Amino acid sequence: MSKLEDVSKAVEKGKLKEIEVIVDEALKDGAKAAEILDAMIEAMVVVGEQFRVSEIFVPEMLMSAHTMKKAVAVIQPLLVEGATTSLGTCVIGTITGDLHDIGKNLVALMIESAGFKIVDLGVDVPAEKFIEAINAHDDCNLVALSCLLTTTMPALSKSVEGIIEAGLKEKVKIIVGGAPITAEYAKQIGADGTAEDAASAAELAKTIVA
Ligand code: B1M
Repeated sequence: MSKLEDVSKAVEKGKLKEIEVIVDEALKDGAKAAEILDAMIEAMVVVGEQFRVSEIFVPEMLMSAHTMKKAVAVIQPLLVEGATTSLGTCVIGTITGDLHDIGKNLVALMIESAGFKIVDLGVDVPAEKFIEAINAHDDCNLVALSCLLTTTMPALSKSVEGIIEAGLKEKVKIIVGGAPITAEYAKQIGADGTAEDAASAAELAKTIVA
């Protein structure tokens, strides 16, 4: 098995204690941080499918998530090399009712390396918190909302609506994303854009505030 496959299997199986060593070994073997990240994202897709067909349950899914978070912390410095922080401030969070944060954290990391300061509100964030944070930061020019559940899509729509109704559309661009979000849906709810993954979200962030 290659070292990247070892990383992938370790995330899939939730090998929390071993993961840091396994990631270190992959790096020493010449794997790039981005390749390690891709291997872990693929593992999470496998985990999601196993959950969907009831081969595993929430505790196993949670172990995989913890394992991936620990691994991301190891490669994080390599992913954000060259960050400059001059494009503005991005307020980011996972929408109310939704506790998924791995994707949101990666999006934050990539937007940070693209040159933004990040104000991360965490998970389960209601519209009022986004509005409060945008108002609290004079140089805030971007808000990024993550949504992983089809059941929380109405909350996403409500938050975007709230931000617009608070008169903040002049101040910030609104980007939304997460597995169930399509470009059509993003447009329909009044967001300025969406992106499929963290790297494209960073590209979008740069172009949208320009
Ligand atoms: Co949950 N979960 N989960 N889960 N979970 C999914 C999302 C699911 C697809 C699994 C499945 O059934 N196959 C399913 C949702 C189904 C649906 O809505 N259609 C699901 C479910 C049902 C649930 C629960 C309801 C399960 C239950 O309790 N019965 C529950 C809900 C809890 C809640 O939020 N209220 C739940 C709980 C959990 C855990 C807590 C156990 C854990 C999350 C832990 C954590 O995040 N700290 C978890 C996990 C790990 C998953 C899967 C397996 C993996 C998610 C992940 O981290 N992926 C997931 C299955 C899957 O995604 N295939 C699943 C890796 C990550 C890098 O990708 O998050 O997609 P992702 O982020 C990507 C893109 O989406 C995009 O870029 C990211 C990086 O490339 N992106 C953006 C994300 N945000 C963006 C924002 C942007 C732009 C792009 O702009 C602002």
